[in-house]
Amino acid sequence: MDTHHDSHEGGGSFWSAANVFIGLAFGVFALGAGAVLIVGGLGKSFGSKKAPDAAHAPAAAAPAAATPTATAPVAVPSSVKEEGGAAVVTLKPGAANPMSFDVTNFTVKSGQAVKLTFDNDSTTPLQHNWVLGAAGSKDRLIAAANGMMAEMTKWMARGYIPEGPDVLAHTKLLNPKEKETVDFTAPKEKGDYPYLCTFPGHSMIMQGTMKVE
Ligand SMILES: [Cu+2]
Repeated sequence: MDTHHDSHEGGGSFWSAANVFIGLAFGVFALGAGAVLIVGGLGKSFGSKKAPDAAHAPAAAAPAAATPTATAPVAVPSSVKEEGGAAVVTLKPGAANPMSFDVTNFTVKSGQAVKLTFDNDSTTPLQHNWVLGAAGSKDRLIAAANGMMAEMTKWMARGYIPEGPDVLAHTKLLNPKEKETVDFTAPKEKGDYPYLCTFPGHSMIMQGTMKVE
């Protein structure tokens, strides 16, 4: 598959550190709020080393700033449209949950040219990327992303992009307010292709499906 990247500059370490901290804050909040999905996912990735048990982390301890409250519409809505035979897709972090994609599924044609922009336009200081996986690879990519937790410095330099043939296309790691457009050709084979943010700890929630038909 032909993939073009506009830029390969690495992300700043400040944002990585901030992102990890915020990720942990979200985890604490999730424990307090009893969000079963997040607790299950983070429990696996953080283990008992970092996740305080519920008795020592009351919900009141969660920082209010990390709690998404607004559902205000983004200035330019994300969209999927056709231009000159190509699928032109714009994604942003979700307005209600900044650790999600606002568009969680879209459809392209077999072999179609795709121009996808991921615009990390969020008020929350989180780094994100966008990784398109092979059909059926979602669980492997989630495991790979969470496994990077043990070697954050090594993987930060690689934009937290997993290695191997499961990755079909991807953006670089985007700091807040950064965006990148990637051009790629949709797979010939029809099916459901997962996309994820593979920043460690994000992919259990921050995911979607590109349907090829
Ligand atoms: Cu992310």
